Parts: sequence; structure tokens; C-alpha cells
Amino acid sequence: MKYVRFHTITIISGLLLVGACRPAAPPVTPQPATKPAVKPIDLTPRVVPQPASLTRGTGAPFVITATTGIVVDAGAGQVQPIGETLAMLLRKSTSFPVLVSQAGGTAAPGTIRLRLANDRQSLGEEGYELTVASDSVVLVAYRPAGLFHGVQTIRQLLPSAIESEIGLERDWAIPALTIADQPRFPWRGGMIDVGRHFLTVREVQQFIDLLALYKMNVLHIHLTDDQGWRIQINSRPRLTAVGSLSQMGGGPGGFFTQQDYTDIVRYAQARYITVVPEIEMPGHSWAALTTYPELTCKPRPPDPYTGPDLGWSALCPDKEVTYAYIDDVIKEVAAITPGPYLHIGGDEVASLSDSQYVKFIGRAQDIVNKYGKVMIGWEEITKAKLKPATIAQMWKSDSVTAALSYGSKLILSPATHAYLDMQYTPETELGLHWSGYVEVRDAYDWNPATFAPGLTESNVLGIEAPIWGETVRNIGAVNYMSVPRLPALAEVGWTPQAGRDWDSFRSRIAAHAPRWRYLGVNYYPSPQIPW
Ligand code: TNX
Repeated sequence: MKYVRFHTITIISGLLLVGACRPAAPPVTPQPATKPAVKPIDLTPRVVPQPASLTRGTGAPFVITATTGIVVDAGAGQVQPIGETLAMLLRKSTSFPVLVSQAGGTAAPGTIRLRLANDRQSLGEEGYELTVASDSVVLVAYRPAGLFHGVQTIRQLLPSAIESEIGLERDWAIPALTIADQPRFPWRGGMIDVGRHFLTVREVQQFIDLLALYKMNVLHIHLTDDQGWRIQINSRPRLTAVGSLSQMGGGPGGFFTQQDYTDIVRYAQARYITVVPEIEMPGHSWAALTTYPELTCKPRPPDPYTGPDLGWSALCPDKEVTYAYIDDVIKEVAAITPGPYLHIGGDEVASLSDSQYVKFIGRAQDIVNKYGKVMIGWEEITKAKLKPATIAQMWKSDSVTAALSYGSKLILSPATHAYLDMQYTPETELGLHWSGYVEVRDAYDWNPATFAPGLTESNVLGIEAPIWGETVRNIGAVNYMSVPRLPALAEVGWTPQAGRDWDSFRSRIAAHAPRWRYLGVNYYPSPQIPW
């Protein structure tokens, strides 16, 4: 009680003191209650990648309300889940029921209509057409992948808050417009390296989510390297029992069971993304060699390797046991991979002679083909005799002529533009800089068709952005290094060259930052972007 009384007295004397020093207050005129000014919603479309053709309408926007429904074609089995994907996105943030129903005929007023059209072959495997008016949204494609990409466009045309995990009140408006869109290149990929540092299934799925948002369609997973083996092989259990227990810099490592891998593949498939598994050979193979030391030509103690050096390890091309081992591994990986491709690495082999290397790649190609897959390898494989179907992936692009001479189209991943593990600037805490610094503009401002002498538009299968794992240990780091460069590269792969412009890109991508924050995606706040 004593304390309370003392406290009260102090306050009262304080008030008296303040009152005594103040000049007399002017009389207060009562004001009518006003609402704070409502910021008008910005209906400028800021779609990344920029659509091939976009025409703004003059009418009112389409507004999603409690009665908005999604109508999908009756009987088109693959359209229903795409409609559900869109409905789930809209339900979370709007709190509206957004029912998905099946119907034929024309779109009812107030609906979002998703339709496959057999006569729209010109839209290709991934193209779509979107027409937004005040009373309807109509999305048409020739194939389901086109509808899926079109849904990503609808998503990006809505306010960023559409990504919110909790219900919010907004004008959920989509601007009136017409879009006719399809990709420049059929291959638009991202590569993730779980060999150096393992990532969980959920983390890989989060990377897939990012690819899907920007209409990329390939996930290349680098599953093995010197520092760790990350995929269960039933006929060779020691690969995971021993080879998975290490990682770069020391630490626990990890691996995917075949069921984990299948979960990743299914998650990607539902987003129209093809998974390309990579089993590195003959180099970058120390994790396997610690479990099978007899597979190397140059024995050394089979201790785990956790350092950064490249090019020193190799399977022995002169031993038949090597090919028995590859056969076992490729057979199982091919069996759990529905996509048509299998990547064998093939890069940076400093410890074999050219003739050993060439012999090895030829035999590996036969084994990959025997299990029904198209072989992909880094550009060094062009030293070998390749089949026209085999695909070379360029990282330095000094073997373009060799690659084109056997008839393959090329995947372009130039380290100077497309390597997401390069530092943005000397100040970037993560990443390497052996190919220089890659700021967002470097990732954006290049033309795949004229990138190297001898290339033309038709030789290019597409582009791929690898994020090597030496310095990247978790999805937060993956996202920081990927965003905004991955969206930039997505636009390089999707949008026709004539439709691309750095100033346009930088102002559009700036508007994606609130979206990334809702999604929990870490990003690099590049000074080149007007955030
Ligand atoms: C080169 S380029 C590699 C990877 C490294 C990367 C680091 C290529 C095909 N291989 O083994 O992780 O540099 O940036």
C-alpha cells in the first residue's frame, strides 16, 4: 500500500508540473470522422516471364468474390486438378469457397473457365490464351501444361496478398486483358546440388514451387558427388550406408530413399516439371569409391572427402567391374524416373587420359540407352562419339561446334550468366566467384541464340540455372542465391528475345518482392532493382 500511494503522488505532481510549463492550448474544432485514404489498387500487369503477347483491355477488371467459381471441362481428367490448384490458391487468402465444377458450353458469368481446345494446336505443348473481362476469365490451352502455366499468370495478375496463408480483405481484382503466350524454348530448368550439402524432400519441393511460379519445367537433381551419395540403390546398399554419411565441410550428410525420390518426382509432375536425375561419373565420384575402392584405377585410403577440390576422383574405365556397377545404378534410377532423361555428369575429369574418358562415356551412353533413357552430360562428353539423341549441357560453351557436329540440341548453362552459386557481388556472403560475379542484370541480359559462335535459335533446346551446393546448405540459402536471378533466367528461356527488356524486367520483378515475403522466400535485394 505504501508503494502505491507514493507512486500516485509522483504522477500527480508530474502532471501538474507539465501543465504549468505549457502555453494555453488552442480551442479544438470537432472534425467529421474520415476513413484513412484507401490506396487505389494497381492493376498494371507485372508478369514474369513477360508473356509473348499481352493487350490491356479498356473495361473494368474481373473481381473475385464469394460467389466466384471455377468451371473445368467435363471429362478432361487432367483439367480438374489444375482447377483445384487454382481454387486452393484463391481459397487461402480470400476465404471464399471457390467451388470447382464441371460443365460444357460457354462460361457462365462470374466464373473462371479452364478449357483444353483440340483445335488450338498452334499453342503448342505449353502455350495458353487468357482473356479477362469484367464478368469472366477464360483460359484456353492445347495441353494441360499450358493451363498450368496460365494459372501461374492468373496468380501473378492478382494482388501479392493472394499468396497469404491467412484470409485477408482486398479487392481481388484481375485487370482486363488478353494474353497469348508460349515459351521460346522447350527446356527451362533449375539444377539443385544435394551432393555437396543434402537438402530435405520438403526443401527440394520448395525449390520446385519456385520453378513452377516462373513457368520453368525441368528440375535437374545432382544426386552424387565426391562429398556424398544421396539416392538409395537397393542392389548396392553400401552406397547409402557408407557413401551418404558425409558432406562438404563435415557434417551428417543424408540421402533420399527411393520413396522420397518418388515423392519429389510426383510433386514435380503435378506442376508439369520433369525431374532429371544426375549420377556423376566418371569423375566427382569419391563418395561411391569410398564404398567400392576397387572401382578406381588409383587407389587411395577410402576416407570420406569433405573438401572443395574438383577433378581428382574417377571411376576406372579399364575395369569391367566399373560397368557392372554403373549398370546396377542406372537400372534402378531409370526405373524410378518417369521422365525420358538421365544425366551422367561427365565434367571435370583431370585424372584420366582422353582415350580412357572417351571409352567410358561411350559405354555409359550404351547403358543409359539400354534402360530406355536419353543421356545428358556436361559439355566435356562431346569429346566422345555421341548419338544424335544425346544432349550436351554447356557451362563454358567452348565445345559448341563439337556438340553440333553430332546433331544434338544444346542446353545452355553458361557459368557467367546462369550459375546461381556465383556471388552477386564481392560482398555476397554465400557463393563462389570463379566465373566472375553474376548480378541480376548479368543473369538477364544475354541471348541464348547468339551466345556462342556457331549457335542459332534452332540449336538451342533451352537454358538451365544450376545452383551448386558448396556454400549452400538449406532452402533459405538456395532462395537467396536464386531470387531474383532464377526469375530472370526463366524470362530468358520463355520470352521471345524481341519481347525482353531489362528496364521492363526490373520494374516488373520489383513488384514480386511482397509476394516472396508472403511465401517466405528469401531473396537478394539487388541495388539494380527499383524495389
Ligand atoms: C563447376 S561446371 C562444377 C561443379 C562445381 C561448380 C561450382 C561443372 C559442370 N561443375 O562441380 O560445384 O563449378 O561453381
